[in-house]
Amino acid sequence: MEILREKIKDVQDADRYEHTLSVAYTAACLAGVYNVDINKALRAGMLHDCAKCIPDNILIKMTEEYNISCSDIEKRIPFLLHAKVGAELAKEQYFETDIDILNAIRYHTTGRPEMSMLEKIVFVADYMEPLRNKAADLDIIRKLAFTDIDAAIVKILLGTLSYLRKKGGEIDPSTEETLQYYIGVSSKK
Ligand code: DGI
Ligand code: FE
Ligand code: FE
Repeated sequence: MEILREKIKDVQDADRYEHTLSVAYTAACLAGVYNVDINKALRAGMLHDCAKCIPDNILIKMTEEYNISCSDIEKRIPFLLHAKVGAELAKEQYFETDIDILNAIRYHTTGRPEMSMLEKIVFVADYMEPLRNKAADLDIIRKLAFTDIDAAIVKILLGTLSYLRKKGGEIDPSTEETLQYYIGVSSKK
């Protein structure tokens, strides 16, 4: 953790680094509730935005370098690529070999159907860590995260999509797909 912290501190600006620490500790708390390895949650949290401070043009170049498939929407909105590129960097530069951690990084922005518990934890921690304060219903989401994580995911995605619709942002089909899947999961409970 010590070494990882120093390395991440070097590649992120001060605010992003504070967010990263906050996601790591929030993920560790959630891991305690959902019986996930706390060290894995810490590592996934520390690494989730390792590619966030890379400029768009470099992110696009890196997808070619790493042979990452890049959808049309990702070409139009390159910041979405920080998740996929981050997973590759985690492997190559931070020597992360745990596939669950790499997937948690890869899917942390849009989510995906059938996420593992660690993937869910990182997705939720990213949105509700204590330094975040702009989204609506954060108080409800913070409670739900510890009591019904699938319901928290639904609320988060509804919030993200309504924010994107308001500001006219293009919606990645994966984000929509994740929402539909978790609405289904929650309605069966
Ligand atoms: O990297 P972070 O800011 O910590 O968090 P993140 O990787 O979850 O990115 C959050 C942003 O991603 C937020 O402004 C909403 C945006 N986002 C999520 N899904 C989509 C999206 N943006 C677009 N345009 N389309 C999506 O489907
Ligand atoms: Fe991110
Ligand atoms: Fe983040």
